Amino acid sequence: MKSYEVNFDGLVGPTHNYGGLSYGNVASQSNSQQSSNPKEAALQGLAKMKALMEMGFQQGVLAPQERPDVAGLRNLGFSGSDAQVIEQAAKQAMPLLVASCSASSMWVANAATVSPSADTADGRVHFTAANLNCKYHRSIEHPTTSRVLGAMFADQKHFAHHAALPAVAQFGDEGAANHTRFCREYGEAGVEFFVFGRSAFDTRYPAPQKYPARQTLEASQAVARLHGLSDDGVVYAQQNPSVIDQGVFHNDVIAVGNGEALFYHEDAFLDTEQMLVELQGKLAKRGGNFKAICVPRSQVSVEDAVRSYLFNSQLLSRADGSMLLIVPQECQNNDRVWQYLQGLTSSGGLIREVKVFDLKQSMQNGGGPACLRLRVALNETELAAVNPGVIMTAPLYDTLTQWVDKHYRDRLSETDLADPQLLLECRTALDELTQILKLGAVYPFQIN
Ligand code: SUG
Repeated sequence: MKSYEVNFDGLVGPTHNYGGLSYGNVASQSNSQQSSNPKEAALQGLAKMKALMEMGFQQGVLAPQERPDVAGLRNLGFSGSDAQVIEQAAKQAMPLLVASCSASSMWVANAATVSPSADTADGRVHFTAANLNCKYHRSIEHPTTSRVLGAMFADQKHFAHHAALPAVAQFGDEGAANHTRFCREYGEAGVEFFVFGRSAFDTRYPAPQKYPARQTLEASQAVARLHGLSDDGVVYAQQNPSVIDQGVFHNDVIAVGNGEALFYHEDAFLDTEQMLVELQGKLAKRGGNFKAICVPRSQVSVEDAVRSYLFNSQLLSRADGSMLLIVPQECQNNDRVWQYLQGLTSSGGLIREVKVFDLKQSMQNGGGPACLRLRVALNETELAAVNPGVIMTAPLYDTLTQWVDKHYRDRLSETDLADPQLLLECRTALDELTQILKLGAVYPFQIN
């Protein structure tokens, strides 16, 4: 049966702003307080979705969330009407209001970890929503994420959904940003590769000194158990703590995999040799031929990798078996990275083509092409069981760009977040969006 990797991209929400909320994420910290352009952000994301669809890839869309999160602010003690809750929060605790307004759900690589049916014990596609409990503004995403994923992948015959792991740091889980899958064909059993930043219970693993390690080994192991993965189809590896301290807050900032290939920086992992041997051996048992493409630090430093987001690219399979890399424009702006990419594509290796996208609005918060998409490998039957409303088509692209033009502001600064009108605009837009994407009621304002 035919199988596909479907990229579901996060649609940027109407409150996209630069809150400086992510300690350890260099871009988020350095662009704090700048004014943002939510309309441009959403259109940049949609342009990437359209381009991939036109290149012949299966493309889907994942809806944004209701912000400001008034219900969350009520849980923190603010009361009265929605407008009063926002007003009080703005007066008494502006950082909480800013966190409650983040459009961070756009980075759907963090929405969930997904295991395709060929890997799981019960033959269904498994999803575990990520608890994202390292940061408050991200920890509030998973209840709505679960409802949206449930509405997109509703057929229980094919899809199994797990709630987020316990909301404590010991089970810190950031979803697919720390998970890659290797396989010969998307529909065949593969090897799932879980990368963690620290262990919560085992002191033998080193931890970063400066910035938080968001993903724990124990969280990754729990996800693998929930999904019914077999030991011979799983590899765990530790991210190098020193790169976390240099701003690599997710593994997808320093490595990307697809098919049989892993494209990674020389300093990305601890015990790299042992890890490569295990990946090679386990993939060989699945009939695959593992290919490691290492970028040496002598050509691209970790700092350049973090600045350019070279590894936060999408590695895609082309019909002739070669691969294409979708990179952010910041790669072209960095001479060393661009030179490296020229050499890579002209060397006759696996990666033959690079395509550049302007995603600056998201990039300034530390979200590149790979952060903006959740990969779901599906066979033909499973693809047919996905809610068709969320599959990108030319008419859907047109409808969504018109929807963005109608509802989004083109400038948002911190003071605008205190405007209760913004909540109304967001709800009006999302109410219409649930109809466009045929999601049903998934937002707190629709179900409470
Ligand atoms: O969690 N930025 C996100 C970026 C997530 C990128 N995702 C992947 N690498 N997969 C984060 O740090 C910044 C929001 C702000 O500062 O306003 C933010 O949440």
